[in-house]
Parts: sequence; structure tokens; C-alpha cells
Amino acid sequence: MSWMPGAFGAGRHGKPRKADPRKRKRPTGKLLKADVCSAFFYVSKSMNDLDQLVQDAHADFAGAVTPADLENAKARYLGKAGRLTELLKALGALSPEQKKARGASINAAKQQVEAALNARRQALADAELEAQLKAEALDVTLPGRSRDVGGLHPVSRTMERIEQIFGSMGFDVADGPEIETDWMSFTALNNPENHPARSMQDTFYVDMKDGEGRWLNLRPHTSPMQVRYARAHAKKYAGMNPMPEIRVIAPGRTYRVDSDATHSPMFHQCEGLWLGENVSFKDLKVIFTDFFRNFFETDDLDLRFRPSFFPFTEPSAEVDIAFGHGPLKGKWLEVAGSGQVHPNVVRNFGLDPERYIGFAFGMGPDRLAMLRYGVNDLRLFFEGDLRFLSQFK
Ligand code: 2NL
Repeated sequence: MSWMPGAFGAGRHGKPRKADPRKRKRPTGKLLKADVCSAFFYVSKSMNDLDQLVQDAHADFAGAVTPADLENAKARYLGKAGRLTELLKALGALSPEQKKARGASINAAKQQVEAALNARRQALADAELEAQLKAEALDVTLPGRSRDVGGLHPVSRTMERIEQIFGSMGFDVADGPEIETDWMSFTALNNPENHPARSMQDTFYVDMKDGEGRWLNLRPHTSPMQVRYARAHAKKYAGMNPMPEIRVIAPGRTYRVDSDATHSPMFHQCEGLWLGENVSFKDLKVIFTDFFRNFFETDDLDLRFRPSFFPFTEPSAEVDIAFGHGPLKGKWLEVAGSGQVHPNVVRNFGLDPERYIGFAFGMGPDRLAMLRYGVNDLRLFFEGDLRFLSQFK
């Protein structure tokens, strides 16, 4: 700065005087001595005042820690009632000469205030950006987040495997409704009216009735689908002599009122049906032996058929398998039910039981999955625990 505080003004000339309003109002003419003195006084006073003002502004701006603080501080100098604004307003009362000198000084001070303001603004913005960059800092040395590859549920894998093997033996795969009529679930399959499978203890019923006025049920096994398939097949080839054989499996969800370590209220089933003019138990044995050896990927596996009873087959047999090696070596495991389709059932397919004969079977993919993967609790399949499920990929 070219002027020094105290070089002119109050220190030298005593108490500052207010300008005489009468003198200021007087039209301009020659400069009087008094005018010159008062002009000096104004210049010196304004330099000190303005110097102080600029200093204050510097201190004020430096004290502002947020942009809002700074805007408030700015208002105190440059706002409507700010110190500089007030000084500029006061110019109106001065003579042109005084105005010129005073105005120039005020403007110089204003420029300094504005420069200080801008510098502080920039400093605050820089600090804010710095803080933001610090807060959002990325640690580029962290390992990336990898996306895990999912896998099919073990039961789905088993179902697909069953479909693939039977498919390779010429079986069609059929899928159908899980809410069934009483006729499809029970009557068509030769279940007597009072059969326990129909009872509320075994079957889930839906609060809705079919055309016969009977409660609909949640499919208790996949045979209804086979009945639907066989009836559609019989209808489709009604004019053909002989009708092409029926060879189908029906995998899917089934329901039963039951729940413990080996029973779940929802479970899976896969039933099969092979019907023609000359299909026998021998064919069933061949198909089953082939299927299980294929499924467990070993020829070191024996099958046995134990006489049993099902309303829809006669004769009927349970199928057991035994591995010749491994942890289950020599142990007979029940894996399926089977039998020659009962004549009443063939009739309900819309076919002549004197002409068409064959076998049917049913097996549980959940149980086959347990055996294949060595799982000892059926419920693990239906709990959705990733620690268990992620082991199947
Ligand atoms: C079992 C028993 C079996 C069938 C299911 C069947 C289907 C029709 C006609 C005759 Cl359409 N039978 N299915 C036959 C014998 C046994 O399942 O223990 N399943 C796990």
C-alpha cells in the first residue's frame, strides 16, 4: 500500500470533523482553502478507514470456515447495508471533487475486499474438494468383488438326469397341473372310495370343488399326469390300429401331509408308464436295471423286486437296489414302486385292458439325490441354505 496508517488524518488533524452540509450543497466553483483542507481530511480519513475496512474484511473472511459463513461475511461489506455500500451511499453528499477522490479510494478498497473474498472462496472450495476426495478415496489395492457362478439345485440336477436317461430310452416327458380333481388323483387309479390316501390326514385339499362337486386336491403323486397323458394319447390315436405304445415319465412336485427328516410336505416324484400290446415285467426289469446303473454310474449294482401292493397295479413290486462297493455296500435300499397296470386303470385311460398291457412305476428324485450325493436329511434340500446348496455346482 502506498499510504501508511496515520500518515494523514485523525492523528494529525485531531478529531475528524463531519463535512459541512452547506458547503457540500454549494454549486461548484473555485476551490476554497477550506475545501482543499477538507478534501485532504477526507482522503486521509478514508485511507485509514478503508485500510481498516480492508483489514477487517481479510480477518472476517479468514474466519469464515464454511461457504455460508463467507457469504454472511461478504454481506457485511458488500451487501445492501454493508460497510462499503454505506460508504458509497455517503458519496452522494460530497462535492464532485471530493466524490472523485473518495470514490476512487472506496473502489480501490472494494477491489481489495473482492479479491480477498474470491481468494477465500477459492480456498474454501479447494478445502471442500480436498475433503471430498479424501472421504471418497478408493483403495485401488483392494481385491475386486467377484460374481459367483450359481448352480442348479441338487434335486433339479437329479430330475434332469432322470429325464435324460429315460429320454434316451424313448420315454416322453410330461408335465401337468399341481391342483387336481379327485377323479384324476384317486378314482382313475383304482383307489376305492374309502382308501386312506383320500383322507385329510394324507392329502392336502384346496377350498374349491370340481365338476363332480368333490374337493380339489394338491397332486398327491404324479400319476394324474400319466392318466391325462394316456387318455390324450388314446384319443389322439383312436383310429390307429395298433395304437403306438405309450412311453412316458411324469416328473414333478407332489404334496402329502407329512414332515420329518425323511418326509417333506412337498416332495418330488417321477412316475413312468409303458403300455403296449406286448409289454411285460421283463421289460420293466430291463429298463430299471439300465436306469439305476446309468443313474449311479456303476454296473456294480444289483436290483431285486419284492412283491407289494398298490391299488393301481397288479401284480405290484417294490424295487430295491444294492451297491457292490462304497459306504452302502451290500445294503438293500428301497428306491421305487412298480407293477403291471391294473385293468381298471387301463380302462380309465380309455383303452381295452384285454389288448393293452404294460407297467408303471414311481420313484422319488429327492431320495435318489440323497443317495447320489450322500445327503442324510431330506429337509436340507428345501431350506435354501447356501452353505449346503453351494456345494452343488
Ligand atoms: C411309489 C409307488 C408307483 C405307479 C407309481 C402308476 C401310474 C399309473 C398307473 C399305474 Cl398312471 N401306476 N404309478 C405305479 C406303481 C408304483 O409308485 O412307491 N412311488 C414312490
